Amino acid sequence: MTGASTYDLTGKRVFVAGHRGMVGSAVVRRLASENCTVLTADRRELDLTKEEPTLRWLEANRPDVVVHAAAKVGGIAANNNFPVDFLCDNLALELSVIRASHAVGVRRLLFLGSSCIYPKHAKQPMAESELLTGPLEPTNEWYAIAKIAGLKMCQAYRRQFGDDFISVMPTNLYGRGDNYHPDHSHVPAALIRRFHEAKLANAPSVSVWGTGTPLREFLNVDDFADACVFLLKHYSSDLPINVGSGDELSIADFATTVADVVGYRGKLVFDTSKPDGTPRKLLDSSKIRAIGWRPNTTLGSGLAATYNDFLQSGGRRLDAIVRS
Ligand code: GFB
Repeated sequence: MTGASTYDLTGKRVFVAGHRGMVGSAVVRRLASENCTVLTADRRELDLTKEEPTLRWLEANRPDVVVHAAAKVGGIAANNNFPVDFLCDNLALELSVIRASHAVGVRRLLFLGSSCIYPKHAKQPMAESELLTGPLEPTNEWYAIAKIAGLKMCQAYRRQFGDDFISVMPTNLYGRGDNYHPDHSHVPAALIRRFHEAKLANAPSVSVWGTGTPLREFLNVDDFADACVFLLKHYSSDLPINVGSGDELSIADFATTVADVVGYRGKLVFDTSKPDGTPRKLLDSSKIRAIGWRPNTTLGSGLAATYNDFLQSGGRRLDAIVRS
């Protein structure tokens, strides 16, 4: 199944693991327009890093489909500073959710990876075949190793048991429900918050980490959720599949775009004591384009909607380091 045939979600029970995170909540919103039953588990009710309770929960709730969006996530500094959390929490979540899904006979599982699974100096744009062809970017190798392990688990369950488990690699995401922690967030949320606060304080300049030269591709999370539902319906393979927007720009240009959206008119000062990370991270998304999916949010309109969400959230997610 890669395009022509279809997995029908009608009447299916779909468990979204990590439904409070940016990606999980976007998948829940997107699934609302499918004729399926969406299942979620509150963190207080179920710790997904624990295999026994996860297995019991899945046995009791019997999903047909699992979207594994539960992960410890964060930006370049969080990845750098919390290697144990990023490696071990993510491995624990994968072992627990994927193994339990197999044990209860889940029909389809979609595992979420990340573009950081590809080598630091991978050929650009990065095709799925670049996986394991070179050393990883050191700032996020802990997270990358955990995500590669999750992808390999899906391949292994497919090979050994014929389970229909797939892996999807998103590019850098932004959008509704992001984490706005000043140090631990990804660059879109970090800059939205910093420019907003600088605007209110009439600050003459704002600090942007690194040299401003790294290139990043940004995809709106609601477009990504749409891709996940599309892939649940149309993609079945042991090979991972990339999901990008093609919207690539330097961090300096991205920062200027965010400043415009927020309405901050001061100066940008690059703090080169902070890491740049991977020099370029552009996904080759030709595989998903070939089976008929494309994004439909422009970076400008997506950032404007995200800033609006930030203003409306009233600081709800401002200070937590988030596990979705
Ligand atoms: O979003 P970010 O943390 O993710 O950083 P990565 C992207 C780029 O933005 C880096 C720069 O070059 C940062 O130095 N940047 C500028 C900033 N100002 C800021 C700021 O205030 N905060 C942040 N966070 N960055 C992550 C991985 O790498 O990508 C994760 O660490 C994950 O594991 C994610 O894979 C998608 O693209 O560098």
